[in-house]
Amino acid sequence: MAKRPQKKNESTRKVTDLEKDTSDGMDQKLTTAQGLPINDNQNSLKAGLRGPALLEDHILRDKITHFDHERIPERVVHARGSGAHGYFQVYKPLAKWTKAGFLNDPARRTPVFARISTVAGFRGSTDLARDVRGFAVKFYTDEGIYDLVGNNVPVFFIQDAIKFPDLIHAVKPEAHHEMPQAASAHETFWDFISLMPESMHTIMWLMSDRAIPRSVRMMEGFGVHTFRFVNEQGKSSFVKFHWKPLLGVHSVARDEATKISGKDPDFHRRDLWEAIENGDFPEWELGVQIVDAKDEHKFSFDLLDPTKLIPEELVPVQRVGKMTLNRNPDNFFAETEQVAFHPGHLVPGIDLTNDPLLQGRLFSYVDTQLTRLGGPNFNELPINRPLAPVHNNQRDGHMRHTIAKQHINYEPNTLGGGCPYQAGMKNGGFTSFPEPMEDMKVRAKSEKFMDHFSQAKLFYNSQSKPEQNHLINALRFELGKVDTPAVRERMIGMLAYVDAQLASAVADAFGIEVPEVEMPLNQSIPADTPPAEVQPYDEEPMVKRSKALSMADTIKDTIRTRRVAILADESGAAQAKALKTALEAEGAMVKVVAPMKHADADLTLMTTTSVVFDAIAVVGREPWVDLPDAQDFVRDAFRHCKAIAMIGDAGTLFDAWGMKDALKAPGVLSAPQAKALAQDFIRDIAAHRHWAREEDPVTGKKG
Ligand code: HDD
Repeated sequence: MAKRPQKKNESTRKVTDLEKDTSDGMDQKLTTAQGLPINDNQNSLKAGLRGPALLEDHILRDKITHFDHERIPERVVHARGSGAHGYFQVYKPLAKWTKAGFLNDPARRTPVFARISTVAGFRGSTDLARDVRGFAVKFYTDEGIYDLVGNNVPVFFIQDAIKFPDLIHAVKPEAHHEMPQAASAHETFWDFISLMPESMHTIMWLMSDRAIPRSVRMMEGFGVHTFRFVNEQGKSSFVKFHWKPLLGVHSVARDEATKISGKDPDFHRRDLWEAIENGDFPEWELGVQIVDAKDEHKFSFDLLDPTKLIPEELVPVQRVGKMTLNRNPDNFFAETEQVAFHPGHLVPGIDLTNDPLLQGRLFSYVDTQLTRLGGPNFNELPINRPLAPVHNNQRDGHMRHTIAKQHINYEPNTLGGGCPYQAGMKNGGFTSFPEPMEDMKVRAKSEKFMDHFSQAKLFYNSQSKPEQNHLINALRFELGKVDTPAVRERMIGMLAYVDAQLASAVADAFGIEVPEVEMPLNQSIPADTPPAEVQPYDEEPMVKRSKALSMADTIKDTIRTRRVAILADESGAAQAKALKTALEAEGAMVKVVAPMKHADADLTLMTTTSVVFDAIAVVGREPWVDLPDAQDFVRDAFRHCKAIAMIGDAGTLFDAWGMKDALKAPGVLSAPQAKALAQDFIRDIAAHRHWAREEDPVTGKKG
């Protein structure tokens, strides 16, 4: 009897009846979908040895028909994503603000499934595209499913859902030739953006290094909209949700991102998968910013405007719980592809606001699942089913799984004993917050939505110098891909409202002057309106810079899961081993890279590249000095500001390769023995990148 080997990380979770995979038994005879054992899986049924295939071949047709229908439509946005299972645990009850059960019981581990995605690219596109990242978390709570469907950027491009199809059409590959893939660096995107001043804040984030994360494990997440908490007494407060990664927030360099896209387009997916397989479970703390209902109008901006964040200096982020992702999916399609999120999946204690972007989303998500997953029963797919029991009178439809065992399918009834009955508030029934409402029907926004630049400015001002340089270079790159000068000029005009120096630094790259600022066509703000300032909140001082918006001071105290390459041939094996031992003791993932494979080498120069590592070490000079691949390896690591350790006489390679004075650059070490520099190297790797190297007039060009 043929036995299937157990997979390394095979799931041990309880499988419900509906979810049972009948192919999962250990006696694995090959069968058709109907369970008919197959005798021959190599030959179709033919009329004679050299004859035509017979239509009668039900086994062939069973197999090919299923294969022909293996694909479902990819998501219209966020098509490319990676998912993982885990759990969430609150630190202490949040009863003061919310009655949500999973936010009130510190003993409870609520199962979650998180899917992290890019927005613009197709399903097979690169992970390292410059893009916003989706950060969607499904909580399987005792009170039903709660979905927090956010992004790694706290604000959005547009204020009203009616603009979403325009935004997405503009950023996706252009309609006539379907190019470029997974890139905002093209004309239609910037044409649209140059006419949408409300996008400028999110554009600052998109052009910053936040849009090229080092790892999805090192990314923040945000609920973006202002939501409501509602407590047991029916009192409501406003809440903004944050996910704070315990590994800190880190990004790669722009040139590095484009190279990773070629060398390993699955870089983020692989990184997440491997970390979980290795037991390095990614963790995020859930943060909340709470605004008392009475303070709703105290801000200079409207809490309902999704292009605004609440500076942490005005309302601190309180860390209230932790999410741990600890299990990879068993099957990508069944779980990561079929998972269906929806901002309207709520539990009692969490409610919506009138944010016009959120309101439109409430329609879009179920609507899109109907096409993507083929009908209204997607809630019954194993990954989407709540753990809480489901009792209702929904029946039938495409691909219904549930076999409803009783014929009473209406409410009220007596024949079914009145079941299922309305829970009522006392029994955990969901009640929408009774927000008073009486107004005119209008197509308009509140006046506070019209300040489009203050927070774009706040973000730009809060960046460190290297971050600002990166942002300028990203804009130079993106606008350099625009063919129509008028689009570029309009964009530079828009940048002038954010920061004059930023605008002129970008304009310089095109040899043009910052144009006279003309206000775009579809906005009602007069052209001479100066950018508004962030106003005091509750008499607090104005926020001009916000520390939380920069990655410069993020957590930099660990080299856990950092990837380090040690270039060593057989003659350097002992030094490589000593360094590897020291780094692995701190949790780094170390690979020895050699010119040719030998017993102690994990990889060769042919099979890897320095862009997929966080730091490199080189042992000795001779094996490398005449190898162009070795030179590229070191040059890239240097250019991308990574920690570099030169061991033995490896330091002399810099001179040989024309990298004069590189040894003096920050983050570069040299010593005769690995032991002598191991501790300093660990410190330099933990610092993530040594951006100051970009500014060094001796060793490298800026940016
Ligand atoms: Fe959306 C998917 C996040 C605005 C319409 N969105 C989707 C996903 C995330 C977000 C993380 C992927 C979920 C997954 O992994 O399956 N979307 C956001 C955020 C927004 C936002 C944070 C603004 C704050 N989205 C938005 C608007 C609309 C949509 C305004 C439409 C009016 N989003 C969709 C969608 C998608 C989607 C078309 C595609 C696939 C899906 O829903 O399931 O319905």
